[in-house]
Amino acid sequence: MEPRSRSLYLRVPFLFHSLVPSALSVAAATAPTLTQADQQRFHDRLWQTNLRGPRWTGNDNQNTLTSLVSQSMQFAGLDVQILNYTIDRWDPQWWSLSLALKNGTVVGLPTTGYWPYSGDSGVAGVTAPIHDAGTFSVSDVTEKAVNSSLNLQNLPANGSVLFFDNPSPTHNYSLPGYKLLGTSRDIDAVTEIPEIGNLTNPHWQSAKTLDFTSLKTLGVSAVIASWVNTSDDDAALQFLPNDGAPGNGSIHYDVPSLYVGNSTGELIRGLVASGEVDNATVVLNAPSYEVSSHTVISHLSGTAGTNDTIIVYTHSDGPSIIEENGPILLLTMAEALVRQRPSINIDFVITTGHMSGGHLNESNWMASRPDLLANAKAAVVCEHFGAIEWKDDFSTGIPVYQPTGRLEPMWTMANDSSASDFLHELYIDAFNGTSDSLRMAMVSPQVVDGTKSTWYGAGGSSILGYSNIPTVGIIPQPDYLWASMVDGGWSRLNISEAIEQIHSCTFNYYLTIASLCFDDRHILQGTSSIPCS
Ligand SMILES: *[C@@H]1O[C@H](CO)[C@@H](O)[C@H](O)[C@H]1NC(C)=O
Ligand SMILES: *[C@@H]1O[C@H](CO)[C@@H](O)[C@H](O)[C@H]1NC(C)=O
Ligand SMILES: *[C@@H]1O[C@H](CO)[C@@H](O)[C@H](O)[C@H]1NC(C)=O
Ligand SMILES: *[C@@H]1O[C@H](CO)[C@@H](O)[C@H](O)[C@H]1NC(C)=O
Ligand SMILES: *[C@@H]1O[C@H](CO)[C@@H](O)[C@H](O)[C@H]1NC(C)=O
Ligand SMILES: *[C@@H]1O[C@H](CO)[C@@H](O)[C@H](O)[C@H]1NC(C)=O
Ligand SMILES: *[C@@H]1O[C@H](CO)[C@@H](O)[C@H](O)[C@H]1NC(C)=O
Ligand SMILES: *[C@@H]1O[C@H](CO)[C@@H](O)[C@H](O)[C@H]1NC(C)=O
Ligand SMILES: *[C@@H]1O[C@H](CO)[C@@H](O)[C@H](O)[C@H]1NC(C)=O
Ligand SMILES: *[C@@H]1O[C@H](CO)[C@@H](O)[C@H](O)[C@H]1NC(C)=O
Ligand SMILES: *[C@@H]1O[C@H](CO)[C@@H](O)[C@H](O)[C@H]1NC(C)=O
Ligand SMILES: CC(=O)N[C@H]1CO[C@H](CO)[C@@H](O)[C@@H]1O
Repeated sequence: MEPRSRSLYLRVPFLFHSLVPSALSVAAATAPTLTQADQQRFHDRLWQTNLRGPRWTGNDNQNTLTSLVSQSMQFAGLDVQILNYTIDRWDPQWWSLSLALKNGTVVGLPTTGYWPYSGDSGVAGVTAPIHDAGTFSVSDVTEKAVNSSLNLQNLPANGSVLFFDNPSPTHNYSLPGYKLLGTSRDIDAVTEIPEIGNLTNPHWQSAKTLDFTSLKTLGVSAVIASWVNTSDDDAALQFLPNDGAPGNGSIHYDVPSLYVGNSTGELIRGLVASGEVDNATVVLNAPSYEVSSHTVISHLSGTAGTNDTIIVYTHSDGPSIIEENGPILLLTMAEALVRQRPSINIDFVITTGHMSGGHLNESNWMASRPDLLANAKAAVVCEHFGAIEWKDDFSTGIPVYQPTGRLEPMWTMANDSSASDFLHELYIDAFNGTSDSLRMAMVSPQVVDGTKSTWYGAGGSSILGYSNIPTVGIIPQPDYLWASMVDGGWSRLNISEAIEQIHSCTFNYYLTIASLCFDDRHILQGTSSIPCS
């Protein structure tokens, strides 16, 4: 779609009609647009980045991406700082599963992947009898996994491979834990974005943790977890849960663990129940070694010459060209904004550590650069643009993973405070005139029974989200977000959609904030939402 270049007319709260009778509409500077050359280069960079393989935290491909982006930010004229870290990287290389039956047959079984950070068996693997521990359960109330349902009684005395079902929680953004603040073009969320009531996603597996240390003391030497109610294709190579052993990553759990699909799980359960299995061999060759990884901070000076800033934030590590297209999005935005500088400054922050299992804190930049938060009048988190929706289709009774024919909803997390309300309204307005296919729902985590619901997104974004800086976290959450895919996710990427997203909710929104800060600062000071200097 051809980007719009038009003035933005703001909904000015009733209160201000009397204060600024002539300012019912605020003409923002015309938002920049990506030229054909920008769009071609955007495509080329995404394609070539994808070609180099996944960007796991601290691997060569992530370091290549952050290096190219930081060089290009500098070339575009931004001030660039690089924060350097070293971590121990866990590198899963080969994994496989076999059962030795009592009748002498060895059966090789397909896996869907590994449990990240669970251990390193070496190429020989770990062999022990299987104990069927039943299933994890999922609490209807908290939507979280509960491990007390696992049967850890009567484990084999000389060690075991633990087997269990691993159901995935779902999320319901229509429950009181979340408040719907608005949708793109005021579309009806219940009919147009039905996912809002039952957001299924393998990625909620991250809500599940297993105490490998206590399992080890019970003699458990390996784990086989079986997906439940998820197709093998959807389950394939999900890097979940993202929860490593405590510490900096130099010490890992010592319980190598694999996932199998539901049909393989059923086969294992049947063979164990009929007493046919002597033992299982779990191979997960996954050494660890020290690597470096970098966070890139780029500053674009606005024309007003003040310290007032918008933080635009993303992460640079991940398995697919959807999960971490943020660095290329931010670079593309920066290059267009250099040509048409806004009055306000923009700090582009591209962090590392998102996929590190908690071993590298992705909000470390906040401690290194407290001035960034101090100057911020607003924050925007940009991730996962251009995502095509794929879901398991249950219409035949068994899940079949396929495209739904729609784009993934653009879930936007926002903080809910009177100070933020006005900016959130401007964000929603920035979608006026967008394509029908672009389905945005802005939801705000609420406090229920004293507990604040989770702000999903890159870790640092939840800190921004719970701060008093008006923050929007744009985070579509497709099923394949944390999955390695043979094509790197290229077939799930809709580039023209990503371009429309850049034009609407980022450019329009930044420019409206800048315009309000400097061209019509009385309105903003009146709302006390972002008193710009
Ligand atoms: C967006 O649409 C809404 C509802 O139609 C309208 O109230 C608002 O003024 C529009 N905003 C912009 C910026 O065009
Ligand atoms: C950080 O790493 C970059 C890239 O490897 C390097 O150019 C730079 O000198 C390092 N900075 C510091 C302070 O070590
Ligand atoms: C991680 O911690 C261990 C133990 O404290 C230490 O020996 C190692 O140098 C640390 N590694 C990194 C990358 O900081
Ligand atoms: C061993 O048992 C498996 C599973 O029941 C069976 O498929 C296989 O044919 C048996 N092999 C022999 C040699 O009996
Ligand atoms: C456990 O190991 C001990 C020592 O290796 C052995 O004597 C015993 O038979 C084993 N028990 C079982 C149930 O395999
Ligand atoms: C999600 O919550 C809403 C509001 O309570 C409810 O109407 C809807 O049925 C729930 N969805 C599911 C799948 O339970
Ligand atoms: C089960 O969960 C509880 C609470 O989250 C935790 O303390 C315990 O260690 C877990 N047990 C296992 C075996 O993972
Ligand atoms: C399986 O998932 C589908 C779609 O998310 C859901 O409607 C159904 O209730 C689930 N079934 C079970 C047994 O969990
Ligand atoms: C396979 O899925 C079914 C239905 O979702 C579930 O009842 C069963 O426990 C699962 N089996 C395993 C081994 O996970
Ligand atoms: C596993 O079972 C096979 C088949 O019964 C047996 O030959 C082998 O010794 C067992 N390995 C271990 C480590 O128990
Ligand atoms: C702007 O930032 C600079 C450097 O951090 C600081 O010295 C100055 O006081 C700030 N100006 C205002 C108006 O806050
Ligand atoms: C019960 C319910 O809300 N079902 C909805 C779950 O989400 C899908 C879309 O992913 C809708 O089609 C269902 O109606």
